[in-house]
Amino acid sequence: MEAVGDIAVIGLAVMGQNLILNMNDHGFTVVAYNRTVSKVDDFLANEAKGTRVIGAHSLQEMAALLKKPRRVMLMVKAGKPVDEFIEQLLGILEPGDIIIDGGNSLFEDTIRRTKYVESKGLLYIGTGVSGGEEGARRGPSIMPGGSPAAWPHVKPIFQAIAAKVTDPQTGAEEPCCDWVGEGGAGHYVKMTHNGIEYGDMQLICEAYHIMKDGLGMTPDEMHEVFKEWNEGELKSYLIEITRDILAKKDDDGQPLVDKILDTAGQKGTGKWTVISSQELGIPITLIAEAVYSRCVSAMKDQRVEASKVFPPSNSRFAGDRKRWIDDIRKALYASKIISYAQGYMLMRAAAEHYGWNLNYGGIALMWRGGCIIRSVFLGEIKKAFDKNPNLTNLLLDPFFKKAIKSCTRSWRKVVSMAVRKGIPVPALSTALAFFDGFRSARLPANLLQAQRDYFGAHTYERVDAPRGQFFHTNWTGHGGRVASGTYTV
Ligand code: 2AM
Repeated sequence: MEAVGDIAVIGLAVMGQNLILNMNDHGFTVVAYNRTVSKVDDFLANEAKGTRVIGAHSLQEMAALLKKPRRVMLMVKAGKPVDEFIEQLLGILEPGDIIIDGGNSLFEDTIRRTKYVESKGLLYIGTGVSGGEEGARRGPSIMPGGSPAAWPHVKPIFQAIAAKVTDPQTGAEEPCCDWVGEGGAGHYVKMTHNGIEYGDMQLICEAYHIMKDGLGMTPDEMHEVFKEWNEGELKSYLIEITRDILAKKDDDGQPLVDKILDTAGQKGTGKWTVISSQELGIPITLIAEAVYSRCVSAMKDQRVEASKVFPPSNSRFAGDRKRWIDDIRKALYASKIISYAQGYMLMRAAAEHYGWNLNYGGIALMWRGGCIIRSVFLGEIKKAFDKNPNLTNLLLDPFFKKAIKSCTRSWRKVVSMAVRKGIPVPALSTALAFFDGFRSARLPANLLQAQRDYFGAHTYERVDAPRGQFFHTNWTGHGGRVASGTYTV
């Protein structure tokens, strides 16, 4: 058996199949394998007919067909199947070979697997692949992390099949794929991408809700608004599909969107992002609200009951509709900036905590095309990090500072009117609350510290003493003078 294969892909569900066909289009010889081996023959007889894809009927056969170092990419269900395949592959592959997990794995699993596979002398990559089935076929966004030594061997294949965008700085065509960082960095960045995706979608839904209930607009009218928005700074895949969704008619000619039940599902990556943010102590409030909004939407029966107890009052916004639409656009844009600033704060904290050297501008470029959150906006983020690679917060970049400033009036107007009219805007309003907190030199946490010291002797620092010096007050005049150092609230 001749070793002609450039890479093997295990897992012939749609994502795996499409990645293989994409690799084939770019001149690579791919070896295909699947646990249920009959699917290998099905694939070769149908989707892969006429291509140079080679089917393998066992892992041994697959390994024998690969050039060295062997590159084996898993496109199987996240969780146990990945560990099981790694275990089998370790018995077949050789030191220096590379195992790649292209599924939606939790980054903590990827951290563990990278260490484990490296301890056996092999290399490991855990990579985010975003863009759905179509992206996998035509050009996904690919976010690889793991063993740095594996990257040069995988780079030509991944960058060839990835989506391409024009670098806003240089004008050159760049692939939406670059090395993200060590260990679980690739899957972490993919997870953050998904969290941001939750936030972007929720923001669009809130804008839609205000236009629908506050301005009384029809789907056709909103279609026109999103069409216009997609020609400006909000231009993005999600605005584009929203535009198209609003124009879509059901068989009876009525807007399909009105017939869709208002309960959202979720697969967990938004939740993971929020869990990680809690562990790292980073306020990604907008993504958290987006996750909770899906939870509220899922409580359909309870909401229907509650709507009878607390019936809605008049939710119409008074005033010029055109001006409101412009205000809503600005509120959406400002909130989106906050969400990305929070997402970047999270990645920065994770990089520090887990010891990854993240390439922040590169991440913006990877998200610029191929994936669900692709947008012109990410080009601005790339520019911001190109100008200042050490930028600590996106809000401090001159472009975003100016953008936020030009939106704040409209943002406050929209949020306060929505609150007055009883239209829920959790993402738009939490973004504003975060912004106001972030730009406050003094917050009421002085009182909070006093409360903690009062009931738990947790001590406090003083404005008139150096940082790091802790004080305790006997607030009630009785009880001990001992500060609590042993437990925290
Ligand atoms: P299958 O076709 O044999 O079910 C997406 O489900 C992909 O993950 C498929 O290729 C599927 O293989 C594979 N997969 C799911 N669970 C698996 C398991 N426990 N072990 C191996 N492969 C699995």
